[in-house]
Amino acid sequence: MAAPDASRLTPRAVLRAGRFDLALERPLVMGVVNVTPDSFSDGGRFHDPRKAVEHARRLVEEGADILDVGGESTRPGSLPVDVQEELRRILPVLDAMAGGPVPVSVDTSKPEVMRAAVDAGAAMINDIYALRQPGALQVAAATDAAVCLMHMQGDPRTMQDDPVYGDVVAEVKAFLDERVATCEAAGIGRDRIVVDPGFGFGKKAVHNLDLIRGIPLLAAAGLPVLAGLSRKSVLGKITGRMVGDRIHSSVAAAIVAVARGARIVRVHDVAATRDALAVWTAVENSGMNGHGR
Ligand code: HH2
Repeated sequence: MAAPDASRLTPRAVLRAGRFDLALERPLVMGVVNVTPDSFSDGGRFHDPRKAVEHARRLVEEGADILDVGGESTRPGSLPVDVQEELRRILPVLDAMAGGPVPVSVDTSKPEVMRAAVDAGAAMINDIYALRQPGALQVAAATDAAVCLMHMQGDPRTMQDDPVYGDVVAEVKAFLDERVATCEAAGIGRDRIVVDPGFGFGKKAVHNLDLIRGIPLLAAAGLPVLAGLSRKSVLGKITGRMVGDRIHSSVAAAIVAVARGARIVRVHDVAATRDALAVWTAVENSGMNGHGR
C-alpha cells in the first residue's frame, strides 16, 4: 500500500532557514514558546522571559526541531502590543536560544520585530499575515530566514465572528499560491518558504476539518505544509474538553495532519507529539524497506 503522502516534495527536500538546512524527510516538530500574558492556551505561564527561556530549553530537550517564539497573542480579543514591548518579551529568548542546535522562529507580523529578531539570530519568520503588513515582505526578503506564510480570513479581532467560504480548501490554496508568487517575485526562494492553512484563523470547526482533509491538495504545490492544530477550539468542539485537557486530541490531530502530508507541526506538547510521530514514522519506514516483519 502506498504511503498516504500526496506531497511533491522529494525525499531529500530541505528548508533553508538562516544557518540551518532542515531536512524534511521526516515530519518536524515546532515547539511553541509564547512570551505573553494572554495566549489562548498557555497565556501568562511563560510571560516572564526567564520562564520562557527555561520552557524553550525544555522543549529542545523534549525533541523540538524548531522553536517558535511569540511576544503577541493572536487570540480574538487579545491585547495589541507595540514593537518595543514585543521585542522586550522575545529578545531574551532569542539571545539564549538562537546560537543553539535548533533554529528559532519568530512569530510576528511587524517588520521591525522581524528585522531585530533575525539580527538576534532568528532563522525563520512565522507571520500569520503572510507578509501582508506594510514593509514585511521587503524586510523578510532582505534576510536569509525561512518564512511561514499563513492563511487568515479577516484579522484576529473579528476573524471568528462569522467566517464564510464557498470552497474553503480552494480559497485557502488560491491565497497561499498568490502569497508564494509574491514572495518569489520579491526574491524569497521556494526553498525558504513554508505554507500554512491557518487552522482557527477565521475558520469554523467544519472549515478546519475540511482543511485537514485538504492538506494533500495544499502540499501538491511542492512546498512544506505547516499545521498548527495544537489545543485549538476545533479539538474542544470535537471532544468537549477545555483547552488544558486537549493534549490527546492535539497529538491525534498532529498525526492526522502529517499522514495527509504536513511536514511541520506547530505544537505546545513536544514530548507527546514526538513519541506519536516516532510511531507513525516507524510504520512508514517499515513499509518502505520491508524491515520489522
Ligand atoms: N497559531 C497560533 C499562533 N501562531 N502560526 C502559524 N504559522 N500557524 C498557526 O496555526 C498559529 C501560529 C495560535 O496559537 P498560540 O500561539 O498558542 O496562541 P496565541 O496566538 O494566543 O499566542
